[in-house]
Amino acid sequence: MNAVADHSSLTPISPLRHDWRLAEVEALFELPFMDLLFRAQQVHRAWHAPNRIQMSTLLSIKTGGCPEDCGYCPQSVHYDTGVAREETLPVATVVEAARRAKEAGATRFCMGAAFRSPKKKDIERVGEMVREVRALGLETCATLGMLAPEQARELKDAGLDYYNHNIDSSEDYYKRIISTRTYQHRLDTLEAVRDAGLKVCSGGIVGMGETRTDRAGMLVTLANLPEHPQSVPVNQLVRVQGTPLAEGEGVDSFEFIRTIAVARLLMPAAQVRLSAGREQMSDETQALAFMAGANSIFYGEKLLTTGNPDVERDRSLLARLKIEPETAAQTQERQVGARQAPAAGCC
Ligand code: SAM
Ligand code: DTB
Ligand code: SF4
Repeated sequence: MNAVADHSSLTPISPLRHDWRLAEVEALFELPFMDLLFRAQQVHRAWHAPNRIQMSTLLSIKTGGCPEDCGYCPQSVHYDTGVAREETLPVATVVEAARRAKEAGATRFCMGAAFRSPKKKDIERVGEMVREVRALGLETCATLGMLAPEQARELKDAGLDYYNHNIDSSEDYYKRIISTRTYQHRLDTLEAVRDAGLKVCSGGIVGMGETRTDRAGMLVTLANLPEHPQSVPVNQLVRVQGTPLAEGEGVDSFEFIRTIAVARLLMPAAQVRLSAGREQMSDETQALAFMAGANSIFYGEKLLTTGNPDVERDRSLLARLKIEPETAAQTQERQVGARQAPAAGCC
């Protein structure tokens, strides 16, 4: 029996499974490209509005000087990348950036910090930011490194909606990219975030020299968590001079799209975010990513320290594809009905 026949039982309205086996997921990656995209589209249309994407804007609220040695990251003190260490931004500066992001059309504001883990004063400061950004009518997300359960609860109490913490790769490959903390540390933080009642944003990076088995392993880990992350960022590695991953082969764009499609099949209800790397992608590759089930992007000229497509390019791309940005009201509607069942009337 070949891989296609093996998976012919995968129905469009797939249930939320948490028992994926690596071999099964590798077989999905092996499907003919068009078959894989067809299945991903079916699942996507069953669970989501097909021509709508959610837009988040990122801001680095504390840049550079990070003690961790993540091999991809321009903000690590271990590498000479030209990114200087800065202090945490004042609350007013962050709120002003959030206001501009809302005006430009974003519905979620993500605050990123180059911390291994935040200190007490950092949690307090981010709590203030969250309260004020929320008051503007934006969803909030923070990514501050490892959290203790108590810290996750404090952020929840401040009104934080999402916490981003990526597993980045498979457990095996992770050890080759980061030595200053373990995969288990990442999983422990995800547990603390989940237990605090925050929404989980967790994904990883494609193109670090990992194998297809590693990409499948990463998605299996995410899908087999006690709850699927509500948001799954799939980043294409942005190569930054000075980091250990500055040079390398990268990944074929069809393989990148396959990773998005498999993420969509494994985690049907999640928002799959086409994250870092869009500036280097053609419009056609991005359109394929949306077809494969990506329904969220980072919107605005900058990610944390590297570039993102400018707003005009994104507006033009979405207009040409007739894809609408999700409004705040649509976000709320989606969240009310979201996790119980696929959208009625689709497919
Ligand atoms: N320090 C926190 C942490 O590591 O969790 C939060 C910020 S960190 C920059 C957030 C995520 O950005 C990383 O987990 C990684 O997935 C992604 N990232 C960092 N540098 C990247 C790069 N050069 N290309 C693609 N993604 C990158
Ligand atoms: C995520 O998965 N990607 C974003 C966000 N979560 C925090 C970060 C991408 C960073 C790319 C490199 C940079 O701009 O420094
Ligand atoms: Fe620090 Fe996060 Fe960059 Fe790793 S990814 S070096 S933890 S800022």
